[in-house]
Amino acid sequence: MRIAAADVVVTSPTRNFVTLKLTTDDGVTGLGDATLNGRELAVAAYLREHVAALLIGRDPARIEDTWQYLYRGAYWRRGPVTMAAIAAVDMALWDIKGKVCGVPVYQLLGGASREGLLAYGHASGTSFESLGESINMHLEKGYRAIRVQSSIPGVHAVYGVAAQAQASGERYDYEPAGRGAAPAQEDWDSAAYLRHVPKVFDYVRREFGPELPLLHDAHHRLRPIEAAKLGKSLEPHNLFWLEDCTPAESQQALRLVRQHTVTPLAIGEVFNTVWDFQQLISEQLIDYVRAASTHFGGITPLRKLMDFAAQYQIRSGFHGPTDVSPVGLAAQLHLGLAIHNFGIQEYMPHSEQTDVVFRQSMSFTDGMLHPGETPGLGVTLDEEAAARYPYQPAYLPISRLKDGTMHDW
Ligand code: EZ4
Ligand code: CO
Repeated sequence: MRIAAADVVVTSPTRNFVTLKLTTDDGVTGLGDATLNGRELAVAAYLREHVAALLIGRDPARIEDTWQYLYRGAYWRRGPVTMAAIAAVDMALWDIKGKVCGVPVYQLLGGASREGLLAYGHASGTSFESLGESINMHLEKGYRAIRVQSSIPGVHAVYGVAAQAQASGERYDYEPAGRGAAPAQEDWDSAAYLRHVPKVFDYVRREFGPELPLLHDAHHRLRPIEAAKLGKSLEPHNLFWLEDCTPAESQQALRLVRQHTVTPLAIGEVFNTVWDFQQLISEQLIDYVRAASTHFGGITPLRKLMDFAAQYQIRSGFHGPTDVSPVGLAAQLHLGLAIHNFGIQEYMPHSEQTDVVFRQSMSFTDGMLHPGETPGLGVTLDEEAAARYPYQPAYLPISRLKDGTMHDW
């Protein structure tokens, strides 16, 4: 069996997705997610101009060798564009192997280690009251773990807070990337944030009790000493995790945070390779790995990362926003079901339009995700529906301090 065609499909059913479709000479197809939010066409071009032709005629069964061929063969290593492109090829090859063998991909990865994957949903509010409503809505839908984000008095627009009409709707598809020719601007004030967040969790624990697993995302906004302070101030509220408390490109920065707080830490949604995690894992500076299969080179390297993390009792918390397509989500559901050190899976339901373009075998029941039993990844792409939604420029916002200084986003 040989790879006969490699096609890149760009579609925008409420948001942009880049999908690689491989077809074998026997007519078996495999899908891979190559979506890089706000830089989608760079990955589409990488695949179309530099990868597609190299795949034609290759044996689709050789997943590891193809991964190494694209990673080592390019000479230029790492980086989000390269690794998203390689991820798409890797996922599509696992999809093909599953279909050829007649089994869901998780069976190829060692079989199920659990019955389903604990998922967390995104609650947010512009006031305590609306936050409470949003949490209640999620509990009614069955979520058993909740990420809590809140507006900050004095800060005009804040990461992770959905407009109320969306937050209370059946599907809110909160999407920080706004459509348009340039990024929207948000503002930021770390001091105001550090004063307010403990009050938010005071309120949530008072209303919802001590048992509900709660998560929070600081979205790379804090300096290490501020992150340490936040972790310490949230200790009475017993968070499941504090996410991206400080940018971690400088991995040793986490030593300072870790010395001051026992609030569990999750990091890495913007990371691409094991090298970004090497110190974080080997020094046990984090508790959860946030990598996404789509931005980490696919299932093959993410599985190796999780085996490395397992030696340090570090668990998975794979990134699952709506900019990870249903194909990328499926890839990490299969992996999460199979690995021993699964922790939790982020889950934001895709929009109805997205669910028409991508048909999924996965299920969400009583707060638990399952990839389903369809051979391969369990996702099909309706190319006619995809063609009805052409690419539209969209950018993640930028963030500035009151004096105009650019801040981390
Ligand atoms: O900002 O997916 O935890 N989730 C997040 C996301 C990211 C977007 C970036 O594309 O931080 O909302
Ligand atoms: Co995040």
